[in-house]
Amino acid sequence: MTTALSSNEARAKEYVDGIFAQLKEKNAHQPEFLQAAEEILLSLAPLFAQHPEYIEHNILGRIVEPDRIISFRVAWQDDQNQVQVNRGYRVQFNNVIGPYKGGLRFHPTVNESIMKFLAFEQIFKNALTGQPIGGGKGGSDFNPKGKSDAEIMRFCQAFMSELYRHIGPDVDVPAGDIGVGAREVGYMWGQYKRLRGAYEAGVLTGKKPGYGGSLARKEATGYGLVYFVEEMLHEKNEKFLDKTVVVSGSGNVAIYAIEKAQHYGAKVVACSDSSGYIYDSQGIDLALVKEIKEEKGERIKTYVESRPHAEYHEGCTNIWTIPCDIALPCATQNEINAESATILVQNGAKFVAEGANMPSDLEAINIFLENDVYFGPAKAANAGGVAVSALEMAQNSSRTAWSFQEVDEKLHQIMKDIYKQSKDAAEKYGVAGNLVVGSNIAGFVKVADGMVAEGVY
Ligand code: NDP
Ligand code: 2IT
Repeated sequence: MTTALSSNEARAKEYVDGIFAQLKEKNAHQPEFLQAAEEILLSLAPLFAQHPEYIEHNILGRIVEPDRIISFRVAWQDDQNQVQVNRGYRVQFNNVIGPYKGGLRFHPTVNESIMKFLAFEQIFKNALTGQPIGGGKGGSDFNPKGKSDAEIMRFCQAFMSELYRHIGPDVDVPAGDIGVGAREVGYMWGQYKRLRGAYEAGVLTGKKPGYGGSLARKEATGYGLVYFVEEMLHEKNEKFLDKTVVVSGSGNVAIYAIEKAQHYGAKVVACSDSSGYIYDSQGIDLALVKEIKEEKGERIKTYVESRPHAEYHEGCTNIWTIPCDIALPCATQNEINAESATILVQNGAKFVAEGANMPSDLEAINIFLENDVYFGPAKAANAGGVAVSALEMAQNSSRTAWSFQEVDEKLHQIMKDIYKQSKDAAEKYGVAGNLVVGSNIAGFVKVADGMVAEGVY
């Protein structure tokens, strides 16, 4: 028995190592994609040891290759009538469980590696939600900072002039991500509708409520993150009440994570943007942060003008030197490295959960796991946003609109289910408490079973 299991384990390891070696060779110039793939692939060896049928079907060899990658020119005119050119992307990675689904990111750092890492993660995240959505992601290297509203509109229209032919409510359903919120989704939706000549509301999610958007979509990722952490705390007989929390970022995810954590009685003492961070020992004034970020579109450093006792520090990495019980990275990928993780551990942090996608690098994750920090990985912890996007699609299909409370209750239940699936899978495969392995396996199994059923293609 022991020998048979060991030979299965050896075969599983050899299979995973072989696929990862090929992936590295083919994608040597895509570090973010390789990083996301490595985390997932290494988690799967215990699954393949118990289920060699996934090896027979070469599921891993197939799933790491996107269905297709679309890359296109986006030409638009700025306010000085100069013609500007950006690159647009849509990575349609896997549609076994439902139409491709995932956000659009507008940020100057966007490239094919970042698009692929996000789309790959999205496959398993979306599977975890239990909703019928496949995995995709898109965006552009367009920089929205400093652009006028008219420039944003013209860019969004130009972007959709090509993207529209690749998407549809039953094909591929984009939404927001960094640099893309309800305003941008509105401009893209208008252009899609004009080009198609039909009111296909379910083609984009994150629309404003009133013309097809779901109530609670804006809040969903941040609230969902806090609901997930609530389950993690519960596991350790803890509560949010009076815990000190550090949240990075001050965008959509960060703001609503702060709101819900404060609602549960936590003291959130810091948040940031890409220029620096603020520390408010009395607790963040969220109304002020919303005014600065959502209404005025200003930098977070202006916070200290209204709250002079608070501190502003240039640069974002040192936010992780602030002592806290719970750390919620909600800005961007690789914002926590080994050094920051070590400091968090030394300062006594006991819970880390990822609102952003891949904010902790692989070394940082290992430091958390080895030091008894309970760690909630992105694809489980931040799945609330896309889950409510799927609820928006359901409302659009049935031409109805649910109340805020209805959507919020469904979101809460979905986050509890994701936590349970991740925890149970970790236990089943011999790594109790490791939600990285648990969420990767739980998400992968759903997609893999669908791929087996659909046959080879
Ligand atoms: P926003 O554009 O609303 O906010 C992004 C925030 O992160 C801003 O405060 C921004 O600062 C900061 N930020 C962006 N890039 C960097 C950087 N390179 N270094 C430091 N800070 C940076 O985006 P979201 O809040 O929507 O997204 C945040 C994260 O959450 C991303 O990783 C995204 O993929 C993930 N996510 C988003 C979901 C959603 O529903 N929106 C769902 C699940 C995950 P600045 O203003 O200076 O650029
Ligand atoms: O990373 C993510 O899950 C998102 N940006 C949300 C995607 C969506 O389709 O709502």
